[in-house]
Amino acid sequence: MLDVQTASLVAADTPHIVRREDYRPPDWLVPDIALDFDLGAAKTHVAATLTVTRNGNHDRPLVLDGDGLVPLSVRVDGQAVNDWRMDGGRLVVPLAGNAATVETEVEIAPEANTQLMGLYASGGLLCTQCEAEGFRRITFFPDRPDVLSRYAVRMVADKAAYPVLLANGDNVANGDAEDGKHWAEWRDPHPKPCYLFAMVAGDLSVNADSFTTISGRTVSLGIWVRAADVPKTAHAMAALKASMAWDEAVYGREYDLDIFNIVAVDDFNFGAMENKGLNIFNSRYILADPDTATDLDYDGVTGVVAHEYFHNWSGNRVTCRDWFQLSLKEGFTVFRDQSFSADQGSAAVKRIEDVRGLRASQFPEDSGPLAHPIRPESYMEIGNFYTATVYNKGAEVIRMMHTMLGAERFRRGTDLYFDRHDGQAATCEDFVRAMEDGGGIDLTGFRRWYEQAGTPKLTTSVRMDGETAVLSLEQSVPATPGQPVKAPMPLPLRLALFDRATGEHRGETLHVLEAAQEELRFDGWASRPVLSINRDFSAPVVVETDRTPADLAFLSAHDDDPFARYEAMQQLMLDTLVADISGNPADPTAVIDAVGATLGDPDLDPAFIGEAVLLPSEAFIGDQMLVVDPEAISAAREKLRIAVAKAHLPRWRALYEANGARAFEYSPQAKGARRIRNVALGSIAAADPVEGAKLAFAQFGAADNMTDRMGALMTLANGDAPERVAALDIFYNRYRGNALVIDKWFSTQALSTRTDTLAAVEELLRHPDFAYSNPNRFRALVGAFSVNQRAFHAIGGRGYAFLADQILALDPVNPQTAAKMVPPLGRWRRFDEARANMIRAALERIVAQPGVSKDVYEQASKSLV
Ligand code: B3K
Ligand code: ZN
Repeated sequence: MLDVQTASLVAADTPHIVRREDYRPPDWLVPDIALDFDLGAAKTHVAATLTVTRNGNHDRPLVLDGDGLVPLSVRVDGQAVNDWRMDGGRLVVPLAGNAATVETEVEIAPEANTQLMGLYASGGLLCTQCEAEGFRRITFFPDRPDVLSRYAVRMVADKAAYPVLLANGDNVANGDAEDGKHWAEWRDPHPKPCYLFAMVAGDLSVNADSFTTISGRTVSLGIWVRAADVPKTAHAMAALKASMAWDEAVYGREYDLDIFNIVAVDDFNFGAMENKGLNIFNSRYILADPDTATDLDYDGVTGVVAHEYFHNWSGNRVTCRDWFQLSLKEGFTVFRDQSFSADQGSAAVKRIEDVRGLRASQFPEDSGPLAHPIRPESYMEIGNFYTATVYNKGAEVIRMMHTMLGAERFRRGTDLYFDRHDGQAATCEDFVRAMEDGGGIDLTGFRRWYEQAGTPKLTTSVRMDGETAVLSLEQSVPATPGQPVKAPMPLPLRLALFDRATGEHRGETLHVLEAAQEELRFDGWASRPVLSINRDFSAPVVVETDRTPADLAFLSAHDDDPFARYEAMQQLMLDTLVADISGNPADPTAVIDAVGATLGDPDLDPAFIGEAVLLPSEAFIGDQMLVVDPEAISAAREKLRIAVAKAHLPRWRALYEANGARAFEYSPQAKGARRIRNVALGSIAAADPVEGAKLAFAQFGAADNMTDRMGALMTLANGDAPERVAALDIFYNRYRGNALVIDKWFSTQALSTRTDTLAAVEELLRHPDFAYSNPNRFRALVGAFSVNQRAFHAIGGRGYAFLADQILALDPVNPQTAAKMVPPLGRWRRFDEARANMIRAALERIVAQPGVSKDVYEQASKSLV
């Protein structure tokens, strides 16, 4: 068993490419499946009974996917058969009639499953992860999302080791068995694809609650964790109940089972999983209390709990026909969770954070060798397509439809979509058509957003023609791998023209730019207005305008669209930085004044101020340049940061004091105060490192919450002050044994701007708390380092060799997580020749590694092109 599963990691010489155009309906359907598990960490016995029916008129045999499975027995209609054969990992069973009952038995070894796909052990628990293709590691089955079945599950396990037995749906029977074992039976009445199957066995305690749905049904809610962690589940429970109410109010979607359970596990390949009625979460998106979680962590819990809950309709009731349609459920569900979070707090700050995330992860993907449309055309390994493009650009595409239709017509579209496709495996095209039919809009051209990769670039200029302001708009979509020539994309642009004299605009308009070029005329302007465009980031594009520093400063003080106001400030900062980096001495006065005006504006939300006054990240500055020069970027950014910090030092000190030590409270006001306080701390440290370190160390010691403690630790970790080492030690000793907090200790050091960061990271690899078996820990150390532009791209190229070594070390253990680490190496074209050569050498070494997984092979080989 072990050997076979290890063998499955080895990439075939020419990995098979799956293409969207090759989709064919399944040959056999499986309306019902009964699963019988005799559970053990070392050995689990799985007996499956599939009711199969021939789909269409053909004589092909039943082909069941399997990965590392050996059939112990195969029976058809109750009789043992021996005319089955194996085809690679698949089990092929010839069947004479149009329907049959097919039984198989296999044995699997959960504790040897380091890939964390299928059934595996995590901290004494047994749990499952099946999306995308993990079910085939549990039992033989047509592992594709368009085969929907009703599940009956029986679990038997040792009662002492596994007192709690959970699966999808309703718990219909329980009992004790011989030898200290017990059993449970679960039945899920809703037909589902196998990627939504889930099961958990372990010693868990529950935070139990309930929710009454809009039609008056009571749903039992349970969040299952280790006993000691129950007090840390209150925030997740509140988020779950708020999500259930929100989906009823905003989308008219009610929950459809009597039970909704969530289980938190420590070893998990990503954030969480929306299994029907039994969500399984990475514990970092469930556990939160003031002592261990930052405000950002709390927000992460809210967003992921909501996201997985919303999948119950957008993903589970209506699922995907094939994995090319992944954005159908993911883009839509991200849009839904973003809208929910926006409704819970500051919508403006949420939008800024979401756009910043898009620019940090999706824009680089879209402009690099791994660029793909939100509906990809082909893949070697589907695990590599759970990307920022499919998720976050996918969400922007849904948002654009929402913008063009307005909330009411959008809702008519989603109502029609859910009515038409409930219980089906649908396509992106089905969604677009429901929007057209329900919302009353023609989306013919808009479909290009599903077909074309690459971030469109919009260039704008404003000129006067007498008393008419003429706005010229021009768009181009860059070439991406396999798509050399692009058609223009419909861009919904929210825009307004500001009157410099009054500081106001004359109303916002929504203009959908369909063509490559267009001119819009606005009459009645005596002088040239100031353009506010792509307000609220209405289209996911790069915008280049002819706005002057004075225009940007004006907007950063007057724009009534918070996103546009933030954007004007960012652009002003970027222009100043890019000029400096390109060798044109830049005057920081405009930036200093704009920051001063923002800090002093009493009408602004503190959380917004905390976002708006931050300089763009080094990586984002790099994205604006033809050739990224990491040293010049960090030097210019540091210079501007210090200049802004020094110019407003008294104000930073005043803000620091004014927003200081109050007892912890989780409210938007208190979060805003903590944000400002920690931004002020960073600025004080930039202006005066000695004073900053003193303040930080005091804050570190006195903090009654993790946001303030981490804010202080990060400030110290970036500097040279003697307090740095002491703080890191105190932090480690205080939280030793708390995996989620120790992850922060690792990542803070890996993200440090100090010059010795790589050496520190190499040292941390040898720390007893580092382990390749835990994806959170690997991401905290190696993942964090790989996005630290200054350290990763430091002269000499040691960072590249280090990352390649780490990817190759993780690959045999967990190929899916290893493959996620490849993209930073795909950016080689953006760097100077010396760096590009070293990065390519790292990629070539990965590709040439004997036995490399197809996950890593796909990412690395495509990155070389
Ligand atoms: N649907 C899962 C992601 C599964 C990732 C598999 N590689 C979580 C989510 O998007 O909600
Ligand atoms: Zn999702």
